[in-house]
Amino acid sequence: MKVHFGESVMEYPSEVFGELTDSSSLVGDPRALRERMERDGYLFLPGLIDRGKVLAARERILDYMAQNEALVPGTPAIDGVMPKDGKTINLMGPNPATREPEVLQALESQELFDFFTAYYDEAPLTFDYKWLRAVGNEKFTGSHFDVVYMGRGSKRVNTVWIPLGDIPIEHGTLAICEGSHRAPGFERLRATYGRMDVDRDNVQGWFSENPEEILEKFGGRWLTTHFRPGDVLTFGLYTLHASTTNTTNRFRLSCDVRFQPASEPADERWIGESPKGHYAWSKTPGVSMAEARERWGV
Ligand SMILES: O=C(O)CCC(=O)C(=O)O
Repeated sequence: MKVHFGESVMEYPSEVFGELTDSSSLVGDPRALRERMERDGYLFLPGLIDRGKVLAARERILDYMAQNEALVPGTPAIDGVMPKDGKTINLMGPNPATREPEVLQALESQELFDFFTAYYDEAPLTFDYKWLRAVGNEKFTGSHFDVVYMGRGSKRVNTVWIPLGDIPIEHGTLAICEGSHRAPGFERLRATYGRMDVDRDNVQGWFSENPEEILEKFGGRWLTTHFRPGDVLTFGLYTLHASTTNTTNRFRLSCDVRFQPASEPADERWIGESPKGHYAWSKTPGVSMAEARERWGV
């Protein structure tokens, strides 16, 4: 099938756009999980979180969206139907929806704490800030490393992408660029863009909106899947990722949360009762990615 993926339309499945590897059989074997992460740059863990918890979180968030008139009146809130030309509703960080007990039951679930305790072989912490997203029609996320947004503390931060519902590829799924965390072809990208900090440098965060361009310039292949409630996709700060475009008339609900070893310093922008978040980025006219790329020669 043809998939809208940012500025590209790509055939899926194909040699350059395939299926994520299911690593759920390795849960319980932390050494194997760490080796797989080192090899692939991600772990896809179907059914890690209790499905009921994820669906309860979904229901609560969509109720909140319905109360805030973000959904088409008269449609079941649970379907998340968005109005024509609907705007993207901001649910991130301090939004009350991220503090609801049913929502935190999923985002800070015991399953995630147990998983990362074993994976790090020590106590984990999770950032208080939650990147809860209701992604609207024609919206997508461009290719980026998370280090440019949250690289001031531990370099062992793991992003955990949690689909809050059934998310087929045309609904806007997260995609990983396999090998981007260590393949030699990405070395220059890691040494330039990968050293940026959006609050210090005030440069646009996404490296590219064109996933095919990434493959042509650096190599690798894109991987995604049809996600189901309870699935988890986790990866490190230097794994390039992006999302396919939501071409449906329903909001794509998902949340990205972060874990790291509790003994290591945490990026203070994302910690505490009301995390300060990005305090400088985009507050004044910044540098375009095109300009920065020219400077870096990538
Ligand atoms: O959900 C998305 O569209 C983007 C998520 C993301 O970039 C992340 O999890 O770091």
